[in-house]
Amino acid sequence: MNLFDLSGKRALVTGATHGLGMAMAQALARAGAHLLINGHNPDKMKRALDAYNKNGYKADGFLFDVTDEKAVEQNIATIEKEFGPIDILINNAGIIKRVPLLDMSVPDFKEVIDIDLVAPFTVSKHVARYMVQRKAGKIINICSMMSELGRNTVGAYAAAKGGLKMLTRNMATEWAKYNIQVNGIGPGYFATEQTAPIRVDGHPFNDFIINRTPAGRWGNPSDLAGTAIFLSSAASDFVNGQIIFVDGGILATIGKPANEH
Ligand code: GCO
Repeated sequence: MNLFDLSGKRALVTGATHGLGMAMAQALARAGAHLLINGHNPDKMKRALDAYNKNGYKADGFLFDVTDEKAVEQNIATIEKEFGPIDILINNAGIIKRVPLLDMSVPDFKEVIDIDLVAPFTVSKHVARYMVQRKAGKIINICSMMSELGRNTVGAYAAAKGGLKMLTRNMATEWAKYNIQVNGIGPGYFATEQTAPIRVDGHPFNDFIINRTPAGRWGNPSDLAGTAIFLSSAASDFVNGQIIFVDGGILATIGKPANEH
């Protein structure tokens, strides 16, 4: 038996039209899963589905806003009825606003919390209802370095991602008895669209991250593949409420002076 085989499983991945969501969805598809891709931009969705299909992955798209509970509920009901049970949910959709707290408006702060923290609750709640009946399911919440660390300008994001870590533990606490494993992945610093503004050549943050990461580089989205498959598969059936940090070692160390190699 292959513990990591996902053949015949259906995986709903939010925000999977690009970035880390897309990389994790592709990994699950390579392990055999049928992808249910959520996004909110029709053009991005079209391009994403073309890319998934070109690679031979089985993927269907669902355009809905993860912060709209009615839309979430309806889309999940449609998927369950017309496509089959959702075996795996990855709560990946998220945004960041880099604004110092003193300058941040309350509506901006709330928007980040709504998308990065409230939406994973909303989507999980509606998917878990079906998983509870089946006594089987995998939920993965995409956390962050900012679930553990602070950084100038990302206060709202850090508050949401710190909250998501605790929401993960609480979901695990309430749902483990239904054979639903809820865990998190905490990506370190990855080369994606979201980090593009702080990765540009000559940006001090670029050197800072490379120096701060024991592995000495930014993560490639494909670095998440193994952990995403592990937490989606039978290999993790007694793993509950863990956040696995895939960070090249950042959280293991205090870092080192800029000129030390
Ligand atoms: C930043 C980054 C981070 C991340 C990431 C780290 O500005 O510090 O964008 O917040 O994107 O989640 O794990």
